Amino acid sequence: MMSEIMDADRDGFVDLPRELEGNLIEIGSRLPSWNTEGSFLACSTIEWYRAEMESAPLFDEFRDSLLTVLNGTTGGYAVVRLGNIARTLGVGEHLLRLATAILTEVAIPFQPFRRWPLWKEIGTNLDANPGLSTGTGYNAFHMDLVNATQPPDYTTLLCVRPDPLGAGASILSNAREAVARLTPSSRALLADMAYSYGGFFDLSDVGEEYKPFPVLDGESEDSGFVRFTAKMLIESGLDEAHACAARELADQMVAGQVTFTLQCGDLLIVNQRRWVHGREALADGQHDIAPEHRRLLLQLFLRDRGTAEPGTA
Ligand SMILES: O=C(O)CCC(=O)C(=O)O
Ligand SMILES: [Fe+2]
Repeated sequence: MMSEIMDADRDGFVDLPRELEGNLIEIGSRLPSWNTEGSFLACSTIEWYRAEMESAPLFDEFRDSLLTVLNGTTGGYAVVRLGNIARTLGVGEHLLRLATAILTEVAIPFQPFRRWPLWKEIGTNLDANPGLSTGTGYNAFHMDLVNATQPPDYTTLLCVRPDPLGAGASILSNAREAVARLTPSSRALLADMAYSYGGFFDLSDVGEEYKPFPVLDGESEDSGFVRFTAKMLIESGLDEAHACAARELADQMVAGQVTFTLQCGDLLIVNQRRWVHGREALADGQHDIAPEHRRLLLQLFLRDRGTAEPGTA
């Protein structure tokens, strides 16, 4: 049974055995709606969801595989394929509850953006800056909430609808390996407090604004981050030496890139301490697609258990 789940895992994809899919469909259809406490999923919801998931005989083994894929030596991202389940449960509340219950086994779901719900829509906005979240262009390698002192430990994306024109692939790269390929002098520059990116507004439980920040904090992949976003390269204020080191890192991330297109029901989970993520451009011709048929993802963030108490920085 181990092999049935694990074999495909070298590439981060986690297929569920049919029997487990059947159990999760039943569980998903009866999970109650969740509650939150501050910006975190409520303890009572976590307990309820975990007890329900435990009732599926194959769930323990699935969870262990998932945690290995996310935290093992070269691991750092996973795609849990919930497409078959989504075909039965639909892509509404029941699937979201089930996805939340699965993620609760990885870490604690939370809502750093106060003004958005727990699952934040990332739709396709033809008027947005193309390189940003809801835009239609290339979204370069980054970690989410890069300019917070405590970024979310994991970022997750549930695909409701891929780009109907077939583009918008996800891109991922092992940030630790990209750093290891740099010269010592570039690494030294990246360890300087020389970088900054973006605004910091109306956020909860991600610490303080970090400005300027070092890309490399000298900490291990269990405690630190490779605090990087290629988007900061186009912001002004970076001197040439530091910009050059950051461009080298961006190039190495591209050199190590993994690319795949999320399908309906695919749940991508990225360990932000190890891997960076982004998105290729959507196809041209979005104007010809009705807004309700354009690409739609839902995003949820996770906070590790056993780091600081929720709410303390
Ligand atoms: O559109 C995507 O696939 C990724 C979006 C993203 O990374 C973000 O909004 O932070
Ligand atoms: Fe992102």
